[in-house]
Amino acid sequence: MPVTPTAKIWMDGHLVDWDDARIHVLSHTLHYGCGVFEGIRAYATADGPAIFRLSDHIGRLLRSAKIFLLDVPFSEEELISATVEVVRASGLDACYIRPLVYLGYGEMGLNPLPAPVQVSIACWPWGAYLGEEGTTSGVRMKISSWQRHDPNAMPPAAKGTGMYINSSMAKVEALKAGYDEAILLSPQGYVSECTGENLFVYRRGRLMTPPASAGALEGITQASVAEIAADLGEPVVEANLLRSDLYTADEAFLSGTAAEIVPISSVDDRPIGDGSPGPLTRQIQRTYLDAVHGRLEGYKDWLHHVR
Ligand code: PPE
Repeated sequence: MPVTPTAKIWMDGHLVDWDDARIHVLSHTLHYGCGVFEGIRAYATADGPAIFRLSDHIGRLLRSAKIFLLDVPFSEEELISATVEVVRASGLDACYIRPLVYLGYGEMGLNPLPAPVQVSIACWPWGAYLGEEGTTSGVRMKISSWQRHDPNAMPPAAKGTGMYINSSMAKVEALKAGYDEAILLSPQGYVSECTGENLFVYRRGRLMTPPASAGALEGITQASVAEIAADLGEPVVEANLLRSDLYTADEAFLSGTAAEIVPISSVDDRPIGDGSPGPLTRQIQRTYLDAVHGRLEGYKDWLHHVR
């Protein structure tokens, strides 16, 4: 998906012009993939742009960094105000925000510890991640031949840059086979998540999502869905799911910052329900979109206003 430039990118404490946000080709992370990142969205609200669950995202960024022993030279508060600064400088009402912690220039070799830890935060306008059609009618999913990371090969709780090769391989496989998105299974054969989204299944009256122990990222949208669903009287249960639970689900949807809430219309060509988004999926999707746009009083503490 093409990126539209905005005014400024925050780099190591300063706002620089978009075209000047450059790094050296011998930057450590470019070679070995040891970096961590976040994806955050800001939404237009009646009180101006608001960043959704900003401190939760910065908290996860710092936890990801801790897992890889990356010593981030900025505090949580500094990263929160830097993110607000970038969004404000963009002049946009709504955007996608990408904080990145990476290892810069000066050291090569597999030991990352001596390399300088650097931080950038960029934002740009980003539309429906899986397409408008997918958001309204649902997406066609394929179970990938690629497995999710074994937790002792790559830590699924970390949002690590290099870890996304796994997601990209699954994504390409699904697209080339004519599907919209992939579902990955854990090495134990349980449903884990999608390439950049968590997954929910509604089956025989239970709304379920795979646990972190099945290799899923602890999604912030997933946690938001859990709160919304509980408020709607459908508490979410964390459960190990088999691929047959997907094939026989009454409803299924995926959740993520970029994707938001997207109904699943089929898995490996088995229609979910009658193949169109189910009532619970629609209700959760509508409530989520109302919440992020500040239209629901009960969820306003999720919003960090920019002005
Ligand atoms: N699992 C994975 C593997 C993942 O990358 C994401 C976010 C999620 C689950 C959902 O997490 P959360 O955003 O906290 O609800 N994926 C980001 C990457 C998108 C990209 O293409 O880059 C995102 O949605 O921002």
